[in-house]
Amino acid sequence: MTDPASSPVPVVIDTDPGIDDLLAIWAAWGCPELEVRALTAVHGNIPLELTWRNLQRLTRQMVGDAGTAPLLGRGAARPWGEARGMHVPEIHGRDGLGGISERLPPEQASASAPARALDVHARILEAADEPVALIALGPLTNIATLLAARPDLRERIARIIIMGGGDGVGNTSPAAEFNIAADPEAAERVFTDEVPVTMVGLDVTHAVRFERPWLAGLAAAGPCGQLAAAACEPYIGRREQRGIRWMALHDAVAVAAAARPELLETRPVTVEVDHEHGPGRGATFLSPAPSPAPGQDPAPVPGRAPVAHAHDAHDQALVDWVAASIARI
Ligand SMILES: [Ca+2]
Repeated sequence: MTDPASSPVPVVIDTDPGIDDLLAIWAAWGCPELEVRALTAVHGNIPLELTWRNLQRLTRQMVGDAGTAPLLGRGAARPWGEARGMHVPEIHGRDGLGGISERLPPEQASASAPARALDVHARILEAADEPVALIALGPLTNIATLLAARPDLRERIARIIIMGGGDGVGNTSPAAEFNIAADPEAAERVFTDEVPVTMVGLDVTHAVRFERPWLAGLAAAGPCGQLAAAACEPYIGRREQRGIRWMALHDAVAVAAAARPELLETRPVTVEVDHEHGPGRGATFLSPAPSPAPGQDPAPVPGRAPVAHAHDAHDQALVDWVAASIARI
């Protein structure tokens, strides 16, 4: 358990909301273990125009009228290596939030241009009195841009926690997971930097599941829980028509890796990303890294990020943690 006397872990969340992003962002906001200092939008599940709109609305809903909002930034509209982004509205709904976006407070009109994600990341890292964890819930375009543009800030990043990739499994293709496949060049840039990464991929997120009774409990917990459950409804309904009763948490597992790391089992690896234009594009290849001696840091592999690969999770405790966190908002 987290020591309640310890101060919350400072985090920045980069996201492409997204139904599972919604659960993840609100779990991060409602939990006592994290201090969300900023949120930034990236292209992904749907185009940036909509992820940015959704991020502003989700933030207004969770902060309420009286609360202090974290910094928000607008990031990349397209991947590093492609003219257009890869989007999946058939999964998340045309609005990206399962049809609930009109039930959220509208984004506030502003005469000035929105802050850029890169500037928001730099501002938070420059001002931080301790290293900040970056949680990446979408394609890695914004994170790779930060590492490329501001290598001087590397040491202020505690680690990069990625929902993405998999150990021999895919969902966008047999080989590739969506967040990596949506910008393989950016992903390879992150995995070739030396900032430590925690990789929360499909092999673990597929196992952290919920069914309708969990959604009913969430809906009864308060206004945010009700909206979160409603956002999941069309997706889980479509799956039930195919005889599948569960839905995976995906992005919220990466948030738990920052808030409740004891709920995940990890092993040290290095990761290479297939960024060729072939059938394996976006696949992640994991190589075991030597386990460090107790109390020692892993030996660095030149040109490769030290990666903690999450391969197992305390499923029920994790799902319960998400519901309890959203219920606190
Ligand atoms: Ca996402």
